[in-house]
Amino acid sequence: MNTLGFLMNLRYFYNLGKIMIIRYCLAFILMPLASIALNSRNSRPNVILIMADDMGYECLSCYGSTSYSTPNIDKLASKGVRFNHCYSQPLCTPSRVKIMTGKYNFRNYEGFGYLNPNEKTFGNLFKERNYATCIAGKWQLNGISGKDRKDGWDDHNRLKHFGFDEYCLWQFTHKVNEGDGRRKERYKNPYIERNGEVVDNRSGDYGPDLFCDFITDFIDQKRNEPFFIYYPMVLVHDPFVPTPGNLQWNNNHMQSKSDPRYFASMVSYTDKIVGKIIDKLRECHLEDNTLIIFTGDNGTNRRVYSKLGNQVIRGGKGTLTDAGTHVPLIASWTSVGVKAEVSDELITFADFYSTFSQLIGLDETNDGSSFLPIIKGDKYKSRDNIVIHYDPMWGSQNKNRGRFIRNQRFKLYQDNRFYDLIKDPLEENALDVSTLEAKIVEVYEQMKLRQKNLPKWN
Ligand SMILES: [Ca+2]
Repeated sequence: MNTLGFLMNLRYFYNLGKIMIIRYCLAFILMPLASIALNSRNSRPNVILIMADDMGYECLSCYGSTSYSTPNIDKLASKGVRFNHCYSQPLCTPSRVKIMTGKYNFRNYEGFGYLNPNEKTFGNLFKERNYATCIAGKWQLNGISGKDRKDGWDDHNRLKHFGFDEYCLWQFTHKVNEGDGRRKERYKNPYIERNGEVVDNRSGDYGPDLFCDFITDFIDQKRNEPFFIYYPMVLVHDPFVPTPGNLQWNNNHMQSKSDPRYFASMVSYTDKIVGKIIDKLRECHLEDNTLIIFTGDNGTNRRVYSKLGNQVIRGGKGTLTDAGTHVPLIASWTSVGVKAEVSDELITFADFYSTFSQLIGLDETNDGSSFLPIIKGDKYKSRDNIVIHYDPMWGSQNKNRGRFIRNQRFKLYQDNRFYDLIKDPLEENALDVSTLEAKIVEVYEQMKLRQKNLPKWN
């Protein structure tokens, strides 16, 4: 090597050294910044709450259903927690008012199809933390359902008021049958209101696809800021009609009837949509830092019979039995939460509000308590029992009104009927407390005490 070559090599190594030093310096500066950004994302994760309409826990294969196949929801469960004991209200509005406000129905339920605008919802919580928010699916809370519409039923700002920046909804300010000769359906050729306008759907559009497109577009647009999406699905409520892809999809006769033979394909479509939403999150690199929750608003329709293993379960919507109130609950937050867990803790619809509040650093509980520690694998204080108070104030449904206290196995009604739900899931033979062993009598006494401490109700 001559002198010139030696000097060039020296210069090469000098430059290389400079580059390395700059790289190390940059790494030292950027790594903490990246970690701050990650921590800040973790402190405000995205949240998607998907709630099927009229779906008991027996409809999902991860709960042991042998009538239906739900691979995407099962996969979600394998990445998070599947709760064995989540109890909703038996009917739509009582559940929706409760899940959104975190309060027992005896505090703020005023009637079917209505949420009083004076209430604060989980949408409002997320807005307090500057989340981008939206709601898609079924609303039915503006007070249009009864004979006498509630004041403000046509208020198009109601969603904003409840904390949702954008909406895409069925049954917002119009109901299915308004006597004008045009049915406003939720499935084929639906009538949907989106951000102040009626969606101009083409013949053959399917409501659940439109809601799904709205949500995936929202995820696309908001991928760089924390968001909350509330998706109270229209599936799998009746009418039971063919879904796209079904041989009878274009059969207008079947589209205008309601036949439970189509229920299985409606469950499949629900699962397919959940899969599409998760695919979109993955495409946007958001799956890890999004808490995804799937549940159902009440038990399955009474016309539907499903198999759980070899056991046949008839839907019990509208009733206080297990089949009316036992719903699926799956929660997955892959960057933080535990994986493939099954929890036997008791959860009610009052708990979602507290869970979200704790997740985003607020501290509001109302009547619930947060199940976030279970999702994260942290210490959780188990409950002895839960309360369900149900007074639908809705025609023939009123015959099933009632209040009970329950744990995973036993259930005590206000009128003192006490059941063992493992031996007697249909609640046909009330137990005679005087014949029970001491530890069960203790459970009974505990429930009696809880009952006694609730507000009086007749
Ligand atoms: Ca429902």
